[in-house]
Amino acid sequence: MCENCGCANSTGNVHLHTHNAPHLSQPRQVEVQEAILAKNDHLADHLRQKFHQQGILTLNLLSSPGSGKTSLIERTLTDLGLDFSIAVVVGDLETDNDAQRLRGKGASVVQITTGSVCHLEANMVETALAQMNLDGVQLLFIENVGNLVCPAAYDLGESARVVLLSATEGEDKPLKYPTLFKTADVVVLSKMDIAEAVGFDRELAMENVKKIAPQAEILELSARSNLRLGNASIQSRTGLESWYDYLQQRYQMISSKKTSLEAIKPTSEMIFSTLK
Ligand SMILES: Nc1nc2c(ncn2[C@@H]2O[C@H](COP(=O)(O)OP(=O)(O)OP(=O)(O)O)[C@@H](O)[C@H]2O)c(=O)[nH]1
Ligand SMILES: [Zn+2]
Ligand SMILES: [Zn+2]
Ligand SMILES: [Zn+2]
Repeated sequence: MCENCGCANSTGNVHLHTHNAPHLSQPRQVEVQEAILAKNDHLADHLRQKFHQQGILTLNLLSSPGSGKTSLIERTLTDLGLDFSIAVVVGDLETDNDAQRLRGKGASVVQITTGSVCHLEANMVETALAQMNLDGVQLLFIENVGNLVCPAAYDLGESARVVLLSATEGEDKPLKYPTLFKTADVVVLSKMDIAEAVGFDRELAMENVKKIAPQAEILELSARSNLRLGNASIQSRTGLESWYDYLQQRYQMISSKKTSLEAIKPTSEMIFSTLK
C-alpha cells in the first residue's frame, strides 16, 4: 500500500520513494518493489517492440490533474484526425468522462479506470489494447492518471514521454517534482492563452525545465487557440503547429523501418536503466 499516494495494490515506485509497510521490513519491501517494477519494465519492453513492429508512435502523456491532457488530445484528433489513424488509451481513477469526450472524433478510445491506483502500469495498457484493433493505427496516445509522482516510475512501452505543465500550476513544478520532469522527452507548457492573465512567468518556467530536464524539448501552446508567442527566447517552439510538427517528425522516424528500436527508446528508459 502506497501511503503517500493511496495506490492500493501498487508497491512500485522504488525509484521515487519507499513507504513503511507495517508487515515488511524496509529491505524486503524494496525487494518486492523492485520485482514489481522489473516485471512492469519487462512487459513494457514487449509492448514497445510490438509498437515498433507495427510502426505505431506511442506517447505517454503525464501531468497534474487538469493540466490539459485530454484537451490536447481532443484538439489533436480534430486537427490531425484526417491525416493520421489515432487511438487513445485514457487512465483515470474514476469515471469514463475523458473517453466520452474523445469518442466521436474518429479515434478508437479505451478508458482504464484504475480505482485507487494513481498511475497506469504496463499490464493495464496491455489489457486495454486487447479491446482495440491496432491494425493501421499510426499514433497511440496514452493519457496517464493526473499525478506528478507515481506515473513517473512506470514504463508503458511508449516511445516518448510528454509532460504537461499548465500556466495555472506555477513555474516551480519542475523543481518540486524533478523525477517526472527528468524522464520527459517533451515538456509542453499548456494553457498559454491565459498565461498572462494568471501571471505565469514563461521565462522562469523554461529556466526551471531546462535546469531539471535539459534533454527535453519545450513546446508552448494552447489547446484552445492557435496562438504563437513572440519568442522572447530561442529555448522553445510555440503554438499547436509545433506540436503537430513534433508528432509528424517523430512518426516518420518510427514508421521508417530503418529506425532501430534502440533509437526510439524514451529518455525515461535510459534513466531507469542507469538506476537498475
Ligand atoms: N484556457 C485554457 N484552458 C484549457 C486548455 N486546455 C485545457 N483547458 C481547460 O482545463 C481544464 C482541464 O482540462 P483537461 O483537458 O480535462 O485536463 P486533464 O489533464 O485531461 O485532466 P485529468 O484527466 O483530470 O488529469 C478544462 O476545463 C479545460 O477546458 C487551454 O489550452 N487553455
Ligand atoms: Zn506514493
Ligand atoms: Zn484527462
Ligand atoms: Zn501510485
